[in-house]
Amino acid sequence: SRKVDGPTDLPGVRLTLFQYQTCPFCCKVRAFLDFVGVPYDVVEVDPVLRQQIKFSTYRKVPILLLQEGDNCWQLNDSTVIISILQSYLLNKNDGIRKYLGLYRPVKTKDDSGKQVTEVYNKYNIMFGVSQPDMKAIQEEIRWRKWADEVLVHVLSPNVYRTREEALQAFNYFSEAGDWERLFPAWERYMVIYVGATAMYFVGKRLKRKYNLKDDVRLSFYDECTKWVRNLKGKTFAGGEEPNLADLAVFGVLNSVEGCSAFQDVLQHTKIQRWYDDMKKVTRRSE
Ligand code: GSH
Repeated sequence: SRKVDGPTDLPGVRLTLFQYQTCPFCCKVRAFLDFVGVPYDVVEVDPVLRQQIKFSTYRKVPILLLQEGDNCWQLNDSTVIISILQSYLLNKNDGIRKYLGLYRPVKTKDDSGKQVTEVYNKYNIMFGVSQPDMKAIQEEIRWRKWADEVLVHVLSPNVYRTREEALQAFNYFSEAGDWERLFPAWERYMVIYVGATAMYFVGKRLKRKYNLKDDVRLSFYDECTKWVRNLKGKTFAGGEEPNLADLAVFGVLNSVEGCSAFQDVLQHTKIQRWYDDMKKVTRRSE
């Protein structure tokens, strides 16, 4: 595991993030942790064998383990992780336990009848005694949802648009995730070549599923332009400081930074100024 240091103290609490370095949901969580400045450990999960998350019945990443004394809690889902930590940071004196109990997973069935677990209030932040601006809160929730439900879905069809791009994307993921150091060569090549081919086809399916434009880049540009408009000339959607929507959108985009799709977005939209500013405020000295 790798340690990330930070100036913000979480008294008695230790955080361990199980992740894929270039998964958009994991990037969201890291953007948040880096911005608030808490220290955390990172465990890179092997994308094929996934031994590192054997302990968990929840099979996705990110997973955050939160240790306090002899107790250990497992938080699943990027949005749940961020909302719990943010609520706690706003009301540190209450202790973290109170907030863990306020985001309860509920078992239900999804549209296809499959059993799923959902935290229904996962976008809500507990503000405690502070008097937040309701309009701003609604906007923040709206754009956090948009990052999870709209923006992420333009990524795959774009970064795996052609076979070459798919291969280039996987080579970038391998480099960014430090796979050369972490995983055996046979596995790395298998993930890169099998993954790139599989994701090329997945990208085509998702393009239909989410009704993207025939030229998928145009859908990517459209969404990014919606975000830039939402800034309304401010430094961040949150104003002088980024809010959770800024951090979510940045995390999602940051996950594909090394892909040609993202370079195209920088050229064809006005998102760069905001993106560079987000990069500065989420940077950590490692
Ligand atoms: N709603 C979840 C969140 O926000 O954390 C989605 C997480 C998710 O779908 N993660 C993907 C995953 O772990 C990686 S990008 N998929 C299962 C797998 O890779 O086996």
